[in-house]
Amino acid sequence: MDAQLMKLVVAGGFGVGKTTFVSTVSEVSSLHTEQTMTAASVPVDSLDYTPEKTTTTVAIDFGRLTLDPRNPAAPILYLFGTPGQSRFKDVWDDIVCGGRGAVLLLDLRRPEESFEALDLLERSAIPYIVAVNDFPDAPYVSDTTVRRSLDLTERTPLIHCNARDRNSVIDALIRLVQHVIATYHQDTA
Ligand SMILES: Nc1nc2c(ncn2[C@@H]2O[C@H](COP(=O)(O)OP(=O)(O)OP(=O)(O)O)[C@@H](O)[C@H]2O)c(=O)[nH]1
Ligand SMILES: [Mg+2]
Repeated sequence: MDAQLMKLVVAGGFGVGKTTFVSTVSEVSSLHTEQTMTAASVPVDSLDYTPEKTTTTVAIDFGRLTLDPRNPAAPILYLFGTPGQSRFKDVWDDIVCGGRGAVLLLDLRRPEESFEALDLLERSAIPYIVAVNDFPDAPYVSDTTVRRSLDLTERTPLIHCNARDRNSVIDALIRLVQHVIATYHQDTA
């Protein structure tokens, strides 16, 4: 049996960790379209929460992960990260086209950064999960409150991950693949 190729999208607001998520897990050298942030972006792109950040994605992140390399039939995931800022939204439709599922990353220190990406995902009508990227200094917010503030349906999985930890990112992707498969079966039942 041939391996299944699955295109997945990594979405979320500015600086939530999309590029980190893709590069942490990719088994090939991941491709990124990072540009150094200049003084011109200071008034619009707050670096208060991510002081180490010096670049931003202007078009796409790309990476690949074979979920189980010992199993030739296991899915091969192609990961496409989106830019976080709305001024780069024009590439959104191209990135999402053909996507089987998406993970929406959320930073609980500023969840509103991901609202626009959530809207775009809803409009794209692809199955998605929400993954809180647990930054160490993020406030505690219960999952019930997160669900309520994003208006998530009960069917939408909400998980926590650490975009810097490979096993954590793999767990998030397994959860996403399970959700994609479950949604497919619901829709074709
Ligand atoms: N502590 C911690 N820092 C993280 C984590 N994920 C990302 N970072 C840091 O947060 C900053 C932003 O990460 P990026 O991966 O560039 O975020 P992005 O969502 O791709 O940003 P844009 O493309 O500009 O929207 C970087 O300095 C990362 O090192 C995490 O899980 N924990
Ligand atoms: Mg990025």
